[in-house]
Amino acid sequence: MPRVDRIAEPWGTRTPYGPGEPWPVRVDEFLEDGVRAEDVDRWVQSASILHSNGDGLDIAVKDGRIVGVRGRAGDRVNHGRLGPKDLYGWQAGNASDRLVRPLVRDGGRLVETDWDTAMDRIVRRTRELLDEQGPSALGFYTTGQLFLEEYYTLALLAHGGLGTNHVDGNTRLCTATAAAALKESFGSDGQPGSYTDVDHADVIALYGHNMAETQTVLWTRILDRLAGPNPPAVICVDPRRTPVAEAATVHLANRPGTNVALMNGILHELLAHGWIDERYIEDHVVGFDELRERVEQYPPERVARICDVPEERLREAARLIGTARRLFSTVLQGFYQAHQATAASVQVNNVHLVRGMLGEPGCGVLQMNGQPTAQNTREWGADGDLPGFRNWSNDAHVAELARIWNVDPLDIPHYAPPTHAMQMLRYVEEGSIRFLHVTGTNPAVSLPELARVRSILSQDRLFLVVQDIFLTETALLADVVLPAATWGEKTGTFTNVDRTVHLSERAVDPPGEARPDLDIFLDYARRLGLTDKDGAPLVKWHDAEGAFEAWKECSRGRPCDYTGLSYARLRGSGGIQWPCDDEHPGGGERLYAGGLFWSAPDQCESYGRDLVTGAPVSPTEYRALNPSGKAIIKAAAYVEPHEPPGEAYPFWLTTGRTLYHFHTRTKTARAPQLQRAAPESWVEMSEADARRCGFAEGDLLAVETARGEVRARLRVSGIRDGVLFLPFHYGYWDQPGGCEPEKGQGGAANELTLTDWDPASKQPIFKTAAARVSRAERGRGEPSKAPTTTASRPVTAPGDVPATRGGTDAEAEESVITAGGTS
Ligand SMILES: Nc1nc2c(c(=O)[nH]1)N[C@H]1C(S)=C(S)[C@@H](COP(=O)(O)OP(=O)(O)OC[C@H]3O[C@@H](n4cnc5c(=O)[nH]c(N)nc54)[C@H](O)[C@@H]3O)O[C@H]1N2
Ligand SMILES: Nc1nc2c(c(=O)[nH]1)N[C@H]1C(S)=C(S)[C@@H](COP(=O)(O)OP(=O)(O)OC[C@H]3O[C@@H](n4cnc5c(=O)[nH]c(N)nc54)[C@H](O)[C@@H]3O)O[C@H]1N2
Ligand SMILES: [Mo]
Repeated sequence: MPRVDRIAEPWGTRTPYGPGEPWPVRVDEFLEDGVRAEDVDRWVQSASILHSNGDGLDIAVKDGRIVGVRGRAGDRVNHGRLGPKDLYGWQAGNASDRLVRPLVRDGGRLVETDWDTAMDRIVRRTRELLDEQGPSALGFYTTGQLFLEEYYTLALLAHGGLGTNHVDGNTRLCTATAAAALKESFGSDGQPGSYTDVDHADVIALYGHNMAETQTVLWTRILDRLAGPNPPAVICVDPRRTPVAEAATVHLANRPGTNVALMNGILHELLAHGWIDERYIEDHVVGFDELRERVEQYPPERVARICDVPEERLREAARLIGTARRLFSTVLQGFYQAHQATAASVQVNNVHLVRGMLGEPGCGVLQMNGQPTAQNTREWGADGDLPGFRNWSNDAHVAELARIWNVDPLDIPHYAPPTHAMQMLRYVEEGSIRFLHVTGTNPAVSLPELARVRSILSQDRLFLVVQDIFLTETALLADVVLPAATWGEKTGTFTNVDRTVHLSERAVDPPGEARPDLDIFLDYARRLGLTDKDGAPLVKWHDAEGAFEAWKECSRGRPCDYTGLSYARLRGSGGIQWPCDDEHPGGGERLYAGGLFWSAPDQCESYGRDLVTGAPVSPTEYRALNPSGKAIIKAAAYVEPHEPPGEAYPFWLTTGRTLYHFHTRTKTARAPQLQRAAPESWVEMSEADARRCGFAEGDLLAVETARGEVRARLRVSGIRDGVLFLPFHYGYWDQPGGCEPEKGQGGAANELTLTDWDPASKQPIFKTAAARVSRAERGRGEPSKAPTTTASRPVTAPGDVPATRGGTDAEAEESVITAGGTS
C-alpha cells in the first residue's frame, strides 16, 4: 500500500472519475508510530469532528488507547478518504495536559477539587440568581462541537427548565448566516443539496469558501472530477489566491465586503441574457419583480468598479453560471462573516431559484456549515430558534414543544428570539447576565475585539463556568472549570452539512475524572431538581441513546425528521441523511424537489427579517407575502462595509483559516505533524504592496487597527492588493502570557477585529476591518513559517522558501479500491 506524506500532499492521490459515475473508494489510514493494523485490538465506528464534512472513520484502539484512524470505505461522505486534521488531530485526546479534575477559584487561584464541590458551587449560584433576579441572570454559551444528545438535553434544561432565553452557540460566529439565508429563502433551515451533487455538476461555484483547506475531503472529490473526463468548470470568489482559486476556471478576487454587489452583477447578467427558468419562477417563487428592479442597477461595469474585478471576468463567471446545466454552489465565511452576510448569501439561493436548479442531481446549494455538529446546534434551537426548527413567534409551535416537554408554554421563553451571543456578551458587560456557562468554545480567542472580551469575562460579578477538555485562555478566567470527555470517549450522533447523520461510539475511557458533557448536563438538571408540570423529573433520559430517542419525537413532522433513525440503524451504516421518516426510510438525498418548500406560514421556522435593519417580519406580513409556501426571493442593495480603509488605516484586514489548524488550536497544536506544518502566526500581503512598503518575506510586521496591535512575520502571498490576511488560530495558552498578549509580542487576530455584526443573522464581522502595517523588526533572512501548500503559498521562486513537509512520522497509507482490486 502506498505511503503518502499527507502534510505535504493534503488531498492525497487522485482517483479521477467522470460525470454521473460513482466516486472511487480510497481508504486512508494513519496509525501511531510502531503500531501496525494487525496490532489493533478494536476498530470503533465514528466520524470526523474537526470540520463539518462528516468524514466517516473508524477509531483504532490498542490497550485501551486511541492509536489511529481509518476512513470508512462505505461511508456516503468520504468513500474512505480522510484529510490531514482527520488523520493526525485525534492525538490531542491523548495529550498529557488534558483537564482531569474539576477546578474552582479559591483566593483568586484555580485549584483542583472533586465533582461534588464544583457542581455544588454551580448549583448554589444558579439558585441564588434565580431567587434574586430570575432566569434572565443565566446565560449558556455553547458550541458546534458537542453531540446532538448533549445539545437536546441542554435545550430542555435551559429553555424548558430554567426558562432563560439566553442560549446561543459559537455557531453564531460560524453558521448563523447559513441558517438565516436558508430561512429567508426557503422558510426553514436545512441544506437543499447533497455532496453527490459534485458527481453530477458541470459548474461548481464556491463563494468565500476555501474548501480546499477547510473541507479537504469534499475538495478531493472536486479534484477527482477535475482530473476525470468532462470536468466541471469551477468559479471561485475570494480575495486570496487559495488552492480553490488556483484550480478555478474563473477566479474573482473581489475587494472584501463587496459580495452583494458581485452577486447582483451576476444576477443582472442572468436576467439580461434570459438565463432564467420563467416557468419555475412563476410556479414556485415570490419576490422576483423586486429582484429584477434591484439588479438592473448593477450592470457589470458598475460592479467591476465596486468589487475591483475585471469586467470581462465577471461576465465570464455569469455566463458559466447562466449556461450551466447542473449548477452546484457552496457559500462560507467569506460571505458569512461580513456586514451584509445574509443579504449576500441569499443572492446565491436566488441564483438557484431563478435558474430553477434545486432538488435535482448536480443542482444543489450548500450554505455551508463549519463546525462538525453545527447543524445540530441549529436543530436543537441555538441560533435564534426553538428545537426542531420551531418558530419562536408561532404560538402553535411553542405549544407543541411544551406538550413534548410536558411544561407550560409560558415556561418556554418566546417573547423574543433567543438572545444572540454578541448580545449575551453585552448583557454580561452591563451586569444583567451574571452566570455564564461556556461549553466547548474558547471565546477569549475566537470572539471579536479580545481586549473587550477579556475585560467582560474577568469581571468579579460574573460567575463563569467553563466546560472544556483543556485549560484554555477562557478557562483561565473561570470560577469553575469542568473537565469534559470528548470524541472517542463518549457516544452520540451528529449531522454534517449535507444532513448526513453519523453515530460516534465510545472507544476508550476518558482520562482521570473527565465526564461526557451529557453526564454533566444530566447531573446539573438533577441537582437543580428540575421538574415538568406534573412534578416528574424534567429530563427523562439517563444516557445518549435515551436522549436520541427523545429527540426523535421532538423532530417528528419537522423538516429535520429523525424518526426513522436509530442507533441500531446507524451502527454499521455509511451515514444516513435526514429527513428520515416513513416517507424517506433511507434518508432524503435532496430537499425541495418539485419546488416544494417548508415555507407555508404555519410550517416555516421563521417569518424572515428585513435584511437591512434585521427587524423580524410579522406573521401577518409574512402571510400576505407568501400565503402558499413558495420560495422567497429577497433582493438587496450593496452597502459599503462599516469600517472601510482610509488615510490612517489604508489596508483591508481579513482573517481566516489554514489547512493544518482547527480554530484556537487546542487540538491541532497538540498533534505534532499539524503544529510543525504551521507553528506560528503570519501576515499575508501581496507582492506589489510589500514592494511599495519596502517589506520583505520574513520581516516582523506590526498590524494595527483601532482596537489593537498584533505582530507576525510577513508572507508575501497571492492575496489581492490592498488586503492583509491573518490566521485566527494563534492565542496564548502555549505562550508565556497564558491568557493575554505580552507587550510587543505576537497576538491573536481577534485583538484587531471589531464588535459589529450582520443585522439579519447577527453573525460577527471577521472578514473586514481597516488596518495599517509597519515593520517592527527586519527579517533575519529567513522566510515566515507559513505553509507553502495552501493559500499562504509564497510568490517567490520555488526553493526560496522550504516546502511544507510532514516527514516520515506523517506518512499515511492509502489504498485505492478499483474494480480490479486494491492498489
Ligand atoms: N483547516 C481547517 N478547516 C476548518 C476549520 C479550521 O479551523 N481549520 N474550521 C471549520 C469551521 S468552524 C468553519 S466555519 C469553516 C470555514 O471555512 P472557510 O469559510 O472556507 O474558511 P475561512 O478561511 O474562514 O474563509 C474562507 C475564505 O473567505 C475569504 N474572504 C475573506 N473576505 C472575503 C470577502 O469579503 N469576500 C469573499 N468572497 N471572500 C472573502 C478568505 O480569503 C478565505 O479564503 O472551516 C471548517 N474547517
Ligand atoms: N478572526 C476570526 N475569528 C473567528 C473566525 C474567523 O474566521 N476569524 N471564525 C469563527 C468561527 S467560524 C468559529 S466556528 C469560531 C471557533 O471558535 P471556538 O469555538 O472558540 O474554537 P475552538 O478552538 O474549536 O474551541 C472549542 C473548545 O472546545 C473544547 N472542546 C473540544 N472538544 C470538546 C468536548 O467534547 N467537550 C467540551 N466541553 N469541550 C470540548 C476545545 O478544547 C476548545 O477549547 O471562531 C470564530 N472566530
Ligand atoms: Mo466555524
